[in-house]
Amino acid sequence: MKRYKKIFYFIVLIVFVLGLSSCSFSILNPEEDDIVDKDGNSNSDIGSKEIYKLAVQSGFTGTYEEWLSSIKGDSVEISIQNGYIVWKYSQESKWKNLVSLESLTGKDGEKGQSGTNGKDGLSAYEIYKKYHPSYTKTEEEWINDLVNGRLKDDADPEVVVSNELSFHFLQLGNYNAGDCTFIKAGDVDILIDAGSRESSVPVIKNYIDQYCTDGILEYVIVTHADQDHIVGFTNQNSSNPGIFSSYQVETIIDFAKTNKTTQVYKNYVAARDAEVLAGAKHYTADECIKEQNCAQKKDEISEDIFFEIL
Ligand SMILES: [Ca+2]
Repeated sequence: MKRYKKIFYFIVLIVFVLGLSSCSFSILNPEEDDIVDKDGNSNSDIGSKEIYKLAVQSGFTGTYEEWLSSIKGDSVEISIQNGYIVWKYSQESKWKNLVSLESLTGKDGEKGQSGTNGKDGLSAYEIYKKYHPSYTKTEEEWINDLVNGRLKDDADPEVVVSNELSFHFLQLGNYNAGDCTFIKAGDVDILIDAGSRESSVPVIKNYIDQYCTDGILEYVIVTHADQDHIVGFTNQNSSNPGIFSSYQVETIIDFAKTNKTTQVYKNYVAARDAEVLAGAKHYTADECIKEQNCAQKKDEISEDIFFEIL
């Protein structure tokens, strides 16, 4: 009796799981709209007979009617309480846990379709270059620098920032000495010197283009006539135009005096004069200090930001 009652509860449980959630019911009380088959059996009769068969398989000996009378009066109610399916005889008040809802898991579903392949990520070399835009060496050279401890942060500019004013001290992507400083003052772009090698030019442009987005350098300041300050301004060849050919420059202020006669210096003068012909103003530092030829010693760059030629 005990064993087939267990099976009975299990069948009730299946019915419950199929859709009769959050309710109490008794399968031994046929509903008024029960369906009756051609032999006169209602669906409740059919369900009870199936349970009877299971009871027989589980050891009950007796007829269907005997089995039915043996369980009459033992109608069972089930419900959900506190994460459990619970049951009790109708006459009882205390609910008993039958099974936890957590333990009711279905079969594994069918395997889903494979997703499309994601985009390839960047290599370590590519990531390094992304964050060190002035580094222009090949991947092989980068690995060599990496294993020999030469990477340091030598491709990083040192950046000093204060509100709308930032100073960027650029390394120029090669081992040759050369100066280059970029100042961003509000919307004003100022470039001071441009390095000693042709290869410095794309490095400078790649970096300052992050900040100089209008293609206009409001000021270019050239501190010396030596090679390590001026080569980047000149045009080396048509595929690598210098700074003066790459940007519209509004004002050029260069060194006060020089006795240079080198070809590098002559190239600089040619490039500078071409920029002046294109509309740039040009003053020497000496003219600014003496405020000659409309030059100014002190100029206002933006609100509260001034520069002064000393
Ligand atoms: Ca600008």
